Amino acid sequence: MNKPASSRSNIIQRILDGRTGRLLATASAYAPANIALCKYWGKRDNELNLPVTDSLSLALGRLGSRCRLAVADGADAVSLNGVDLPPDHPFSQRLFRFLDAFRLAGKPRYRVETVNTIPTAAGFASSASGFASLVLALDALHGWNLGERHLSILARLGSGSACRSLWQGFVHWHAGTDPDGMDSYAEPLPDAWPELGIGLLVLECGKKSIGSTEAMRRTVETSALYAAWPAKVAADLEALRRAIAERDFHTLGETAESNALAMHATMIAARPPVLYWQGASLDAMQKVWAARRDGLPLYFTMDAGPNLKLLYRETDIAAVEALFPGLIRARQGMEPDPNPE
Ligand code: 2P0
Repeated sequence: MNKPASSRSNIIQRILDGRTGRLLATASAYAPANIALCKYWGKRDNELNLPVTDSLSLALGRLGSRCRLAVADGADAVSLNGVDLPPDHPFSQRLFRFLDAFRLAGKPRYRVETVNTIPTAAGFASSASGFASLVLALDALHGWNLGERHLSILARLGSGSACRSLWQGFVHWHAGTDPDGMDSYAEPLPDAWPELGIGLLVLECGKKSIGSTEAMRRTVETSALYAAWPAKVAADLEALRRAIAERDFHTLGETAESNALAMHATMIAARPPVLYWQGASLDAMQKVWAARRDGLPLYFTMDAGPNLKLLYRETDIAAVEALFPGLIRARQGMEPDPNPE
């Protein structure tokens, strides 16, 4: 299924369509992190990050990434959270490869300064907000003035879930069918639901045992349960879209929790198995289910790591925080840029 290595840069050059714009000295942009309520798990194209199914996410407001981009004289350079990274650092290498695909004749070179307001060390994905903010900053620096659909496609080429990080609120990523992925982009939903709370529960801070890119590949190639995943996604997406439109919290929570557990089931059935859960993850799941039996409407979702994300009504926040002290609350909604220049 994989294409030649040039194909990511071919898509980028097709989108840029010879634009020259006017190059500024610096530009900066913010993008929120996002948590999928219906997950992206499995690619039909590994080079272009084309997914097997649609997915649907909720943005995390002020938890995300700010990217400041400047034209550099010498080589590309990267700093993360105020610390300069060596060029051979995996994060630098991944960024340089992405930037290479944007430039013709090796120019220009960039200094990329990324600051995450989402706790990277706690294992929360920052690649989505990182690549989304980088694409927005590139667009601003070069004055390309690209539309949202193209920006979403470019962010996807950096990291799949980044295509959902260009907006606040609910976002739907359409898987598309085009082999070049020109119909695989995300769009925001018009619905706002400020009473819906989402919070991050830090249980383990260690590095992931296996990255999600590799875990997805292994699941698609070896898990017998993966065959059931597309139908599960189709049903969950429909339920979530309806729950969002009707502000039906129970259906939203139940569907998101079930979708996350089904995703983990596909990877647990891979060979060798992929199991992100730790003892503390199971304890937290049991605690959520016990709270629900006691009448508190509380649900969880989980991604490619041991931590849980809790879904609740903002009116129940006192009870939720009493059970889970240290919860990192994301105030979702159309929030202003947290760090305007
Ligand atoms: C998601 N995850 O929908 C799913 C659920 C993790 C679990 O998107 O290989 O960093 O860069 O496209 O986007 C994490 O995978 O993977 C992810 P790549 P990405 O949020």
